[in-house]
Amino acid sequence: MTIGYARRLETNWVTRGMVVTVAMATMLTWAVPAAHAAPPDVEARIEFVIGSQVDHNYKPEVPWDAAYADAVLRVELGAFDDVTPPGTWSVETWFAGMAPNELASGSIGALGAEIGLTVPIEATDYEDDFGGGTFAVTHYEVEAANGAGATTTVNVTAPIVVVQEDGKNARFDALEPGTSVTTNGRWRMSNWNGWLDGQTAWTTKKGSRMWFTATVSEGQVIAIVMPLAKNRGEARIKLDGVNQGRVDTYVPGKIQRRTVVWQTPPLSAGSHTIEVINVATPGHPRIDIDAFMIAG
Ligand SMILES: [Ca+2]
Repeated sequence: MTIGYARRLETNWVTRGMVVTVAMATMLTWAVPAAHAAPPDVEARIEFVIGSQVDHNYKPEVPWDAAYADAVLRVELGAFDDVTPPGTWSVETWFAGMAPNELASGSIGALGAEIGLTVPIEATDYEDDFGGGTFAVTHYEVEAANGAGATTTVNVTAPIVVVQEDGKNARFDALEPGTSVTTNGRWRMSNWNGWLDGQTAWTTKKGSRMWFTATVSEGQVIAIVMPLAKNRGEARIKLDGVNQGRVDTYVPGKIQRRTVVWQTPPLSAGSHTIEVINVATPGHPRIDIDAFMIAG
């Protein structure tokens, strides 16, 4: 920049206004080392925490509460490269019509480090169904700054969609648009207020399977919610026809209801299908499917 300035002066190309512009640019270059002038490269996404339990407050006489549940998610921050100490980060929950709430924040001391951070978040799965009212979380805002003051802000869409084992959104007691649940084999329904929306689909038959298909946006994840118990067994999981291994819903001792047992990696935009196949573990062949959740 300085070289250009000098050359232009020699050749008398420069008007007064152009000189001012060049001088300002040169001053900025001196104040901030070029290697750290760029804002942090931030990737942020939401995913569920495997093993966490979806909370709910089921009261059959109050349909509103029956549809109200909490799930634990996390925002994962990554790629804090080119950080000039002290770098900082924060995650805020943004509500419709309310002041944002800071969930977590911190600092990054390493120069040039690439850091992954996990921020625990408790989110309410049906918030997007409250009509955009004051309880609706619209998005999470992730902000990171390097020591040179360059800031990057990333917004992550908040609402979770919970689709029951019968394909319905409990809030509306209607099929969830853009999704479908199909089965083969022998499945039955269990009705109990410990389940999400008071019901699971269960089977003990080997090879019985359930497919959940959903159309998602880029980067969204889909999770499976099942109860864990000492009389439950293993299931095989496929994603778009590709084997993903097994989940084991056996736990000794007390039943652990409404557990996030598995989730997809961040998906590409479009339609994706999860397949749950009963292994029929000897001695405890039963599996229950309580719900599927979409987030991100
Ligand atoms: Ca359910």
